[in-house]
Amino acid sequence: MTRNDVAFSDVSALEVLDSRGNPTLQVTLTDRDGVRYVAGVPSGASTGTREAVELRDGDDKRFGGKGVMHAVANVDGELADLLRSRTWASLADLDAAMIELDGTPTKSRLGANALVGVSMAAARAFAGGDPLWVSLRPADVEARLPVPHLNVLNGGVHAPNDLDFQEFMIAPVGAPSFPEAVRAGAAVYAALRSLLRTRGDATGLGDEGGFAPDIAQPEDVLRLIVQAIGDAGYPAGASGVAIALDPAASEFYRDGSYHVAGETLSSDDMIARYEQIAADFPVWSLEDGLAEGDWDGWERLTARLGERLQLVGDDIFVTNPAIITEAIGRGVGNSSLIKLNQIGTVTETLDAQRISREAGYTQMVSHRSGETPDPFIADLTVATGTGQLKSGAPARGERVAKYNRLLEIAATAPELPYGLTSEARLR
Ligand code: 2PG
Ligand code: MG
Repeated sequence: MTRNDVAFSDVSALEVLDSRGNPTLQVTLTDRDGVRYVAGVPSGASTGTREAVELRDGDDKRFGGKGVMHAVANVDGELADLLRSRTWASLADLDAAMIELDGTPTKSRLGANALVGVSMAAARAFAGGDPLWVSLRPADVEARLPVPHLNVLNGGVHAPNDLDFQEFMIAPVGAPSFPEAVRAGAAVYAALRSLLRTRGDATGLGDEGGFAPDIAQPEDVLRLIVQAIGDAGYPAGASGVAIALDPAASEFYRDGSYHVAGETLSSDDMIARYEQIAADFPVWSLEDGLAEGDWDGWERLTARLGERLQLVGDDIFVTNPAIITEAIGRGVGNSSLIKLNQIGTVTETLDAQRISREAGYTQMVSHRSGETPDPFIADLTVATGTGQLKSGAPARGERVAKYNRLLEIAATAPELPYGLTSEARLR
């Protein structure tokens, strides 16, 4: 049963490596009964400028300045003192106290990487004997298994190739169950590998486990993926496997223009290009199609394509309840990407999700390009009924840890519905 009286006897962090070989934190909490709760902190590469601050040491002699020993010391010191100082009635109570102790709007003093690790581990402590997805579920939400959005081809800052668009995901929206969706995803991934080999393209992997061939034009990649879906024996589109894009446009936006495969494009050129892509390919979702600072462009994008596409805000929303509220007011996007470390506590993440839900915005829970084997987001997506999760390719341990945790949940809770929510119906 979810607990309402947790007391901690020990709080500590360790500097460990993430999936890219960069340092990150592993946080361990021990409660008064001697039970340990562990969490691994994810880390992004294509980050939004308004994300909560990830505290890095900046000491060039260690990990090129990326060490996290200060954040570790903050967990072992101030945060440990706080957590051990009293009994906690709820995770919201504990998260609020950490935010107050940090005292900055962006968690820059103690570090969002320190806070989020403690918050995630504490969420496990509050779950008591319940599965995390059961204890995290808000009372008014129906738990649901998500459509996995598997990133099968990587570009942008996640791969050293010529491709400017960052992520090409396959989404088995037509699968009858989560296990069947994973099977479809793995089959398409294997078919894509064969296709690339046959063409003589490189089949090395990017940061999120997708292939990273040197193909510059997004449309050429889309053609290959549609072929791979067919080769694997599935219909491309709503009845089988659809496609989702995350161009991560902030990364190729410079001097007021978008730079794609050697072309210089305006916001309206980009919108027209996406409109054509949506007409030519079974693309159902577009994340960060425009840059985080291009709010006017986003308004026009939403007005023009919001009925046709799910328009997901990542760099622009940064899981921030205040920014999402502003976006809803301005008619920007129709869906929120949800990343715990962008905002820095589980409680604020759940707030961002509630605000999105109440406005009719859909949600996709997301990994980061730098990950640990911690499958926390698998439980989070089920608990909050988002119906969508992205965790990279069906390859690489830190990516499949999330899909495998969902397979476990599907097996232990066969009554859970699978698939997109009614708000996210394919347009
Ligand atoms: C994104 C993420 C995860 P990063 O842009 O959506 O795929 O990448 O963690 O590098 O910000
Ligand atoms: Mg993104």
